[in-house]
Amino acid sequence: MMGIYKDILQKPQGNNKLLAVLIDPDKTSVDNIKYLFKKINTSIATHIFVGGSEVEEHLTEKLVIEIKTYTNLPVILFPGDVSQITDKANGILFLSLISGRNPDYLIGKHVEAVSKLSKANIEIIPTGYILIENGKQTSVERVSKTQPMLRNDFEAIKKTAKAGELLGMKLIYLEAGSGAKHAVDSVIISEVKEILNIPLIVGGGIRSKQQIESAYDSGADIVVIGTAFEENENFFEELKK
Ligand code: 1GP
Repeated sequence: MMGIYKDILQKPQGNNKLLAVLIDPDKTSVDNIKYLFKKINTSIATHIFVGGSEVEEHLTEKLVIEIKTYTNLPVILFPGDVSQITDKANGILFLSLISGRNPDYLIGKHVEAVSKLSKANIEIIPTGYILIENGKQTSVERVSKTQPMLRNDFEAIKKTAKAGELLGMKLIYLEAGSGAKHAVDSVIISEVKEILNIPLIVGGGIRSKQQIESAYDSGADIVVIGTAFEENENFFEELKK
């Protein structure tokens, strides 16, 4: 299944809202996938992201295989580490943590990933990943040993996003962090969207339909939901097609 990025750019007519469900292999059991996807498949979800900051080796591949048994939605890796790369997925967000200054997450891990990616027939989507402070430390911060950007430093956030685009990245991901206390502010979303010519993903701490709508209204092309679903499997009842 190639063409994931093309579909994001074109967005199906009449549906300009893309919703990714983030499944963290560290928090989701393979045995639960069938049940979870009964709910996800009848919801407005359009993409499945799979990944986490700290995931045991081989867990991701098992989970991806199981997920693909129960859905036709594109399954896209959102890896916290090279060990999470598997050719069983349809695509991968090839993430550069451009809010940070740790060379491992700007180029080091990418070099390590090359031999796995060269053999895998999956769509690689270069993505500039920007972590924004949310009121508590996130696992991305801890694992990557980088500082998030200050929430009120709009100029720096905008310049960072634009620099990502100018470097050739195909998507920008504004991230407040999993389970964030404060989701990314709608003013930041709209100001970043205004200067970008590539699609914008927004995630972290989004827990209600109202917050999802507000992110779309501000300019998010894809909204990511992880924790809200992990904590309440009925959350997707509210998001029925
Ligand atoms: C985390 O943006 C994703 O990387 C989703 O965040 O778990 O808070 O929904 P939540």
